Amino acid sequence: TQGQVITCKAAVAYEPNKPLVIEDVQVAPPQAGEVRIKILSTALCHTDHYTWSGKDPEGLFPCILGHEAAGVVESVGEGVTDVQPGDHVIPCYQAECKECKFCKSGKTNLCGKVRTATGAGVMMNDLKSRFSVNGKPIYHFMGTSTFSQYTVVHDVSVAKINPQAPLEKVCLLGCGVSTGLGAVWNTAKVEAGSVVAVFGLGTVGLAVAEGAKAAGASRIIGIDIDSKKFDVAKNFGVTEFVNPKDHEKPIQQVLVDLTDGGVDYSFECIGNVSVMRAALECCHKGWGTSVIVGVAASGQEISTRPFQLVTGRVWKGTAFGGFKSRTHVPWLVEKYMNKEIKVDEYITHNMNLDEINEAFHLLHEGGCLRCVLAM
Ligand code: NAD
Ligand code: AHE
Ligand code: ZN
Repeated sequence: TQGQVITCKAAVAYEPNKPLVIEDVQVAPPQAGEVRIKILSTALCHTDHYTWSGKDPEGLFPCILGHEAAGVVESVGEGVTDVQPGDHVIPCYQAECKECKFCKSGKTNLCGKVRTATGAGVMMNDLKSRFSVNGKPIYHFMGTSTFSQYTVVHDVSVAKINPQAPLEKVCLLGCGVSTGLGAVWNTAKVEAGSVVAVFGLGTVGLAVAEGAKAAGASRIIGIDIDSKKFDVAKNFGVTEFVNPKDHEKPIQQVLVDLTDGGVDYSFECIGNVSVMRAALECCHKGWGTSVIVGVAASGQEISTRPFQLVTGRVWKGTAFGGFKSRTHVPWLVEKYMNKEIKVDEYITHNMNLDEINEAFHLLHEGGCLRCVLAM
């Protein structure tokens, strides 16, 4: 297949909120600096649902969504030296070129090399897509497009992993689990003994809880409007639960009262700007830090009284939990192989690619943490 167009199945999003269509898609060979990957497993993340819903200002249609996956390199373009056909890999929506201003700064995991192209749904070389259906181009998504049996990505977006790792599990390290752990370890740097609040107990929020437990947090308070999440959350380290629906007072006040003045760290893992405000305002005066992990819709803005910051609260955000993708994804896979982090426990459903619309529905209805699709 090397050097040839591959025709395979992919789930195409033609329009916002319309069911994805399983199509025969043509996938062009990788050009210089590109890698074509046979995707074997992909999970669905809430961000896929968000872009599909039309609320993402970067959302382009028609496109192939998906960014939490694992597979095997099928072929590589000219000049690609870090991976070769047969390597087991995780595609990474946050690239790591190790050469740009961002990568060299030592201050961030963001990479500038291909971000403009990935945001425009195309590849850097020619600003075109490698996907088409009957000659009509289909946009890439987040530089990954994993809802396809084959995808083409930039070489700076490929993490080579231990070939012994089960791809149908470690695909989750391509986004949700890594993001939650990293938000705690890299972005907030939670210390032992800290009091932590986690807003939203989906996969990202539960991974925050897991990371906080590993960091030695003394209390991990989980907040969700869906009480069904509480039972399972205990297994991830959540020690107390609050359902905002059970309280008349604003949720930030409930938390301040519960914690003698506020929490040391809070994490918003929903994408709701009023919850982001509450997450900041439930932080302790003088030092409490709130990390925004959730992705909010186009047009949404955050607000609070500046006095909240003047009096020492800190507002931060995180992308992919601050992990440098090509460096840290293989490291996270090793941690999983050594049973130091959970992954299997987040997988509540397994389905096939052609059941993707049902999987999307489940994720949104809250009946599922992660659904892994076999391709
Ligand atoms: P999810 O849908 O599985 O989980 C969200 C949880 O929030 C659900 O349990 C839901 O019941 C709860 N919730 C909804 N509204 C609430 C409210 N008002 N108060 C309390 N709880 C509420 O989603 P997920 O896949 O875990 O992703 C969570 C968020 O993180 C999404 O916004 C996603 O786009 C974002 N995300 C960001 C990054 C990043 O790098 N920053 C990475 C992955 C995901
Ligand atoms: N396109 C969206 C932004 C989406 C967003 O913030 N994405 C996160 C990852 S979510 C993964 O589930 C991220 O890493 N952002 C940094 C980046 O470079 O995109 C919008 O609202 O414009
Ligand atoms: Zn994601």
